Amino acid sequence: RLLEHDLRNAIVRGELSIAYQPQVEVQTGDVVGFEALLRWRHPARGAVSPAIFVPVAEESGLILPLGEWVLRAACREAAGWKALLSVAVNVSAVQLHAPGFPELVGAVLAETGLDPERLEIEITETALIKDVARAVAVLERIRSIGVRIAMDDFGTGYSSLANLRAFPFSKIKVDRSFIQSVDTNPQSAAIVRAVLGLGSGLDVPVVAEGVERPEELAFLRGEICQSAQGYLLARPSPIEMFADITSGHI
Ligand code: G
Ligand code: G
Ligand code: MN
Ligand code: NA
Repeated sequence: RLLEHDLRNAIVRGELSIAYQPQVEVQTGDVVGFEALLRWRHPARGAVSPAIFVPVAEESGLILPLGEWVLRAACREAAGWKALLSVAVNVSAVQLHAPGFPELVGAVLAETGLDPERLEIEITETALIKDVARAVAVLERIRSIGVRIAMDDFGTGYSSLANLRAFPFSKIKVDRSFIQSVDTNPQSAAIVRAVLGLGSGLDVPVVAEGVERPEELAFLRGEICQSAQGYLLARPSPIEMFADITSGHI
C-alpha cells in the first residue's frame, strides 16, 4: 500500500529513470541495441528493484502510466542517437491488454520521430496466456507498424512452442537460467542449442540473456547465436555511460 502510494507520485517527482543495457553481436562484439530497464529511486528507501515495484504497479493499474513513461522516454532517447541502434522496452500483460495499446505505440513513435524498425517490445510468455486471440491481434497490429516483438525469458513460461507459432515474434531471448550453466550442465547446453536451432529454423534471431562469464560467451561463439546481453558485456547503466556508442564513434 505504502509503496503503491509512493509509486503514484514517482513520475511527477522525477524519481524514475532508465538504465540501458547493450545488446552485443556475438561474433563481432558490436553493440546492436539497448534494452531499457526502469529504475526507481525512492526518496527514503533508495533504489527499489522493478522486480518489487512492477508487480505492485500491475496490480494497481499504475503500470499503465509507468509503462507509457518508459516507452516515451526510451523512444525519445533513441531518436536522439546518431547511431541507428535499436531500443527494447519491456511491456507487461496489463499494458498489452489495455485498450488502445497499439495506438499508443504508434502515437509515441510519431511524436518522437523514432523509426518503428528501431523499436522492439519485449513480452514474457505469461503476458500471452490471458487471452490468446486478443494478444495475437494486438501484437499483429504492432508488427504491422514495423515494430519488432521479442519473446522475453524464453523457456521459463509454458507452451513456449505453441506461442512461437501463434505470435508474430521477431526475436527470442533465451532466459539467463539456461545461459548461466551452459558450460557446466550438459542439459542446459542441449536446451540452448535446441533453442538456437529453433531460431535458425524459424528464421528468428536469438539473444542470449544474462551472460556473466567468458565461458558462456565462448560457448555462444561456437554456435549460431546472433546476440548476447549480460554483465560480462555491460551492466545496465545510465545512457551517458555509452555516449561513444550512441554517437556512433564505436
Ligand atoms: O533490470 P532488473 O533486473 O532490475 O529488472 C527486473 C525485472 O523487471 C525484469 O523482469 C525486467 O524485465 C522487469 N522490468 C524492468 N524494466 C521494466 C519496465 O520498464 N517495464 C516492465 N513491465 N518490466 C520491467
Ligand atoms: O526479465 P528481463 O530479461 O527483462 O530482465 C532483465 C533483468 O536482467 C534486468 O533486471 C537486468 O538488470 C538483469 N540482468 C542483465 N544482465 C544480467 C546478468 O548478466 N546477470 C544477471 N543475474 N542479471 C542480469
Ligand atoms: Mn527484458
Ligand atoms: Na528476459
